[in-house]
Amino acid sequence: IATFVTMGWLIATRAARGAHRTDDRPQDVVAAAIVDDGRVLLAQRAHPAELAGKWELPGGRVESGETHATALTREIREELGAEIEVAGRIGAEVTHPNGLMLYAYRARLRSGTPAALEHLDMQWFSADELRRLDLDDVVPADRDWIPELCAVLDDA
Ligand code: DCP
Repeated sequence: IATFVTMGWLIATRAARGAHRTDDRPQDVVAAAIVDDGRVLLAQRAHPAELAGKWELPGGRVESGETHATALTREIREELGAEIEVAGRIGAEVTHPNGLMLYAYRARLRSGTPAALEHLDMQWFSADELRRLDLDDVVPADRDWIPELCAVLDDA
């Protein structure tokens, strides 16, 4: 009986591991502050319902085996159809209430013209336009990045 119980436990824990992540580290999400001609590109989320219509720095989850830069390059290719070159971090990392860790990076366009392939809309914002943006219209996790984004654009 002990053998069957042990086997059952092993199968159950493996199934649970398959369904979830295999380590306890928070999953990283990376977001791009693509700056061009003194403006930064924000995209309007399409999902989930509580974030739909809110502006964010485009990006997504880092998958296993990816660096932050390769994940961000892939996400921007998927979401905006453009190639970027990822530069240094911007702002502090943000701990999402659901345990995700979010990191923002500066980026430049290498090729292609960004288009809202997975977002409701996208728009280039100047520093003044960012300062006038209602924070209620920004994804909560990204709000803390706005002042530093304005500073980057002021210097651009
Ligand atoms: N997120 C955020 N701010 C950003 C980018 C993402 O708060 N600038 C949050 C929203 C989600 C989580 O990170 O809770 C994952 O973001 P995405 O849905 O954009 O990422 P993926 O496309 O990788 O995930 P999914 O497969 O869930 O769509």
